[in-house]
Amino acid sequence: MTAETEQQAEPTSYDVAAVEAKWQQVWDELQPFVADDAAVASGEREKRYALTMFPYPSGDLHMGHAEVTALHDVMARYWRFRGYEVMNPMGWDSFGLPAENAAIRNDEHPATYTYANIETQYESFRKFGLSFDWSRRLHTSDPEYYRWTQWLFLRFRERGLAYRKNSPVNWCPNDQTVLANEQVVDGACERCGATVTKRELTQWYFKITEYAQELLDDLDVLAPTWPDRVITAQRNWIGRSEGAHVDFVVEGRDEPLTVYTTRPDTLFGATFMVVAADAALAEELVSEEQRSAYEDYREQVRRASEIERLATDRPKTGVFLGVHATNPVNGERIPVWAADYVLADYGTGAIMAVPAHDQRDLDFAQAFDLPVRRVVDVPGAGDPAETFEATVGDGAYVDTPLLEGVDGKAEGVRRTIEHLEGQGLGRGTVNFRLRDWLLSRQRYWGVPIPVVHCEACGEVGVPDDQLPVTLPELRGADLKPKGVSPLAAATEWSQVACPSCGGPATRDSDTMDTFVDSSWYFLRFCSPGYQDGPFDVEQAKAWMPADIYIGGVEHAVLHLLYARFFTKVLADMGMLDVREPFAAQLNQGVVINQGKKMSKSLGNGVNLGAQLEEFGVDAVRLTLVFAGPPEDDIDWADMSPAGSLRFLQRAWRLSGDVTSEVGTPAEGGDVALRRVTHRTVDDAQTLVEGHRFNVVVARTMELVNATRKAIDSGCGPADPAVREAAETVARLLSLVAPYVAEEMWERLGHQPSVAQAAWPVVDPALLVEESVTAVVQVQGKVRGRLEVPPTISAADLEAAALADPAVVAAIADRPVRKVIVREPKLVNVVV
Ligand code: ANZ
Ligand code: ZN
Repeated sequence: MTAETEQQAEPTSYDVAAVEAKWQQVWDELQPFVADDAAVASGEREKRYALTMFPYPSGDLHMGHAEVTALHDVMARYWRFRGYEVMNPMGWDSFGLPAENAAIRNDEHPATYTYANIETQYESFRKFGLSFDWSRRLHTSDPEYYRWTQWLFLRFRERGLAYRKNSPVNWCPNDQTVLANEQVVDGACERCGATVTKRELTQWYFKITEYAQELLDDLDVLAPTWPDRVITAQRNWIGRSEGAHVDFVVEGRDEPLTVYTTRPDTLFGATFMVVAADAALAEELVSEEQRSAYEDYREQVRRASEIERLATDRPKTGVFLGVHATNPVNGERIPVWAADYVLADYGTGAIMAVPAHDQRDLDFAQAFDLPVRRVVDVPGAGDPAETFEATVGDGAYVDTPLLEGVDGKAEGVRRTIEHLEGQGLGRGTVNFRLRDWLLSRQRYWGVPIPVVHCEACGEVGVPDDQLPVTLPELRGADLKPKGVSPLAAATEWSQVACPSCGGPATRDSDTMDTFVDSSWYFLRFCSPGYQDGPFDVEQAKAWMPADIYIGGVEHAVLHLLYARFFTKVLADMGMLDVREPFAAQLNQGVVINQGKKMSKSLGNGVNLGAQLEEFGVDAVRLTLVFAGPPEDDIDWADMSPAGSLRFLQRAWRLSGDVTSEVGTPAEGGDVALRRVTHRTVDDAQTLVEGHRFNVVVARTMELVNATRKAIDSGCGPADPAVREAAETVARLLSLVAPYVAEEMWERLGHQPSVAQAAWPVVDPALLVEESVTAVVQVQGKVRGRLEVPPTISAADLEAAALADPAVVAAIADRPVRKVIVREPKLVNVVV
């Protein structure tokens, strides 16, 4: 037969669109991905919970979604192959600013806009061939869901973990709402980039600080299976430091002024004190003469952002408060100032300034002509009073009667704390950078806070049987950010009878931060639709923790820290028996184009839909997974989805070439090909578990080549080893290219679906590398035998022979004259 007639008999390529349409329908009928709770509860099968971060419905899916879900699906499908009961759910984080802002821009109601996008994204996910269990689908903006978000808020409130307080908060002037500290990135709003300012407001907080130590400690448990950068980011964010609280007596005041310091050993060098300009403390302390100067200064401070204020290279500003305090260790009278480089909500909001050993204090001292006194003589460094460089290193203490002869900070700190505690002047303490989580937002599209404010009773939680407090539709109302929640103006909704006394009351008009919704969605997946609580405790016990959580590193602090906090509280409530929600974590890289982040302004965006149209789902998925290690960025300009498609066509052709009957046992087939197949399967196991998905693809490509060679110029298409190899290709490919894998599986004579097939059993005998026996002679006598690969080099064989203990003993201390090597079978040593 000529090549041409052969082509007519067997098509050489498959129709990508037709194959996609065909298998979507089959999957709809078969539902191969619905997780069976009963199989896990009964212990029939071990569980695996595969979780990937659920999207905001602010548009259609893009390349980033494609990448993360393609990677994630490898893991989920692999576990299913290995016989685990896999839960692989998906939903939408559908409340919140991103969707609301996009809706307002499009002049649509957030609900209309959000739910339309969810449908679009749902269809795109389905087309993308992902093995999600859609029976567990959820939307955080559904009343069935947020009813339980409110219920959880109320339980937290009962435990003292949700409370309201008045304090300076981060304010985004563009989004017209407060932000959590975690949402302020380099002084800018995480959502819109506007410079964040401070405002004094009454807001709701979650008391995450109560869990600071545990959140820190458990990072050690997670460190082996979480990315290093996430662990480090969380550690820094929690920011534990050890130091002391020191009490200073202020003239004309009963209450001491307490400072937090990590260097109590430098107390003798404290020459002034500084209180945060925007702290209530400054207002209390200021003398009458200095009041108006102070108030002017405070106004100036409020306009600046936190990042500007903390910058070390910024000129120092401040104002004298007109009062003095007494240094508790030497009785010295020192002035008290207010400045913006001291933060109101860190430590005690006040510091003792030691200009010789803290650069910011030194800059301040220089700006206002305050004394600088060195108390640590750091070898090689000059006197900071002259060099204007603060020294922070270890050295001998000077002018510090308490620490004479003591060398080293650690000991100095320890002794000072001991002294302060003995005298009742201070105490050792641990301080965290972590603040309580500000959760209320002055925006419409979120979960209403289930609290009523009553003139007689004060704050009253809405009773459970009145949940959910539904978000009023407010169609036609202006939902643009105005600084007050639009719910406040909805009087019909907000005016209610107090649940406690029946008197007139008003609903809290703020809504919850989106991050509250996403702090527990992975628990809802364990028992979707559950009516008697946020989740069925038994189901959560069976499925948690998630065995892998795949998502973007942008959530390293925010979402992951909050979800960990919720999990710990729920464990303390007896609702969970795990204290960490995510056993392992993987952060995918970013898909970029032409070396740059995709953006509208650069015009370098890659449209996912167009790529799928041109190359098909399988080729795009394969390209994304094959691009490199999952953590690395992918430059789409360097990728070849066309090449991926050519490979898939080549793989598919194998399935048409196999001529043996389905079910033919592979034993007795071509051993060389069988070795390749079994080695590939065996390695794939380790590679997938180690998240080296790109290497699995590379190995599959090698297996396709080996199979092609066996068909064309080896054992031929009828050999059972060829069938075994082609079936293995179908299964491995299904991890990344499910459509063509199904098509291959069917052409090889199997029933759909390949997703429900079993993983190949590796024959250990086929993993052993072939070897030959090499004989080693010394002076013509056989002294050793070595098992070596048939391809061993002369040099390697000689080295192995001379290292053999029996040969070493036979040579003894005689010098080796000559070594004759006839690889791979003989080595002759002449001495
Ligand atoms: C005296 C001193 C002497 C300090 C010295 C440092 C060096 P961490 O490690 O981040 O906890 N500090 C305390 N409260 C502050 C606030 N609200 N705003 C700005 N700075 C504050 O840092 C603790 C140190 O930061 C404290 O130790 C204090 O300065 C300063 F040679 O006290 B130190
Ligand atoms: Zn009341």
